[in-house]
Amino acid sequence: MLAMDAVTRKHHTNHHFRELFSRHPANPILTAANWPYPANSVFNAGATQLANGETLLLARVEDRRGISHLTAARSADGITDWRIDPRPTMPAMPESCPEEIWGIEDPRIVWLEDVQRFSVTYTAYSRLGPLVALALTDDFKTFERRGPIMPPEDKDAAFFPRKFDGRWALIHRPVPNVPGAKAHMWLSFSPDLKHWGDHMVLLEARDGAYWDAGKIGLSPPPIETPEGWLIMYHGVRRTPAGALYRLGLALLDLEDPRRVLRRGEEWVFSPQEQYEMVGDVADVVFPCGTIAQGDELRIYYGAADTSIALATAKISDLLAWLRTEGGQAHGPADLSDQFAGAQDQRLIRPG
Ligand code: BMA
Repeated sequence: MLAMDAVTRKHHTNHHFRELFSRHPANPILTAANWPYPANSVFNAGATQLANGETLLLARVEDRRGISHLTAARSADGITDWRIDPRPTMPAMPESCPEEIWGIEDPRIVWLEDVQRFSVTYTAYSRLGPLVALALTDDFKTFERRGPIMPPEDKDAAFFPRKFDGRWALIHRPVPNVPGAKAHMWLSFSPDLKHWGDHMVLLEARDGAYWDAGKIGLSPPPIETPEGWLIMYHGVRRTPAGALYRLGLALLDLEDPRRVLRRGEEWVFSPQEQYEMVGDVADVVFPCGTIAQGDELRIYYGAADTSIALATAKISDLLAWLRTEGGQAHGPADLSDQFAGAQDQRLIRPG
């Protein structure tokens, strides 16, 4: 039998790259074995810091039917001594919300300043495919469900924490129902969290052999930094052995998030460890939440659709990397430049 180490990629990793992310030695930090009730897998958790300083994770928990719900776990240091709700915190409610018939998945949490509540944008798995749904909460005990905000197929959605010119902005990832069409990240605006418009492609999936060709999506919600909104996104590389989920970085203008200031060409985080390479879905790192403490960013990610793991990175290192490796993705001075090479954008943009 092969030793466990034989299945980690790190043993044949080229060491000339500067690694920006450090995995926590206790990884995976939460698994189904830690759960207070029967669960197949726990992964893809949203994250936020509560007013009392505690870290709250809202984990996706999949049962043995294959249906997911969300359950809160709280910890003082965000690493150990998790207090996990003894039953599903936010079960799917298909009786009152038919779009949740096949469960709810992959929450992203953002504190909305003007509303003074947390938004939870999540995937509701409807009969017509995954869609983006919204719930608001004060305490992660009770949730006000606002229902679908984007029709299927659409997922990987999160708000920015504040409005731009009086409107909320949402990043999301619709999948066009056209054979061969790519799945890009989109940006949409709303005055009231209910009515949406001015939809535009924000970041395009690349082409060909690229790590982020064909399909990309927002990972954690946008992170505000002095240089812009730091965006971590996942790219899906399809291979004969399956799909590889890896992470890349981009930077958006602070005052106008339609402007992409930088985008890295290379991925920065990828499945390397056994718990990321082996599980219900092999070769997946899938963060849905971060917590910033000063310059240190704690990144909570789903590993192989099976467990929750933690990595840390310095925000200043990620920004420095984008400065040197991030090119000038789209000229910030002239938004129309952004669409110069964007074939798909031309098709949906008037004028
Ligand atoms: C994506 C999402 C994630 C999942 C990933 C890998 O499409 O459904 O929930 O982690 O696939 O299976």
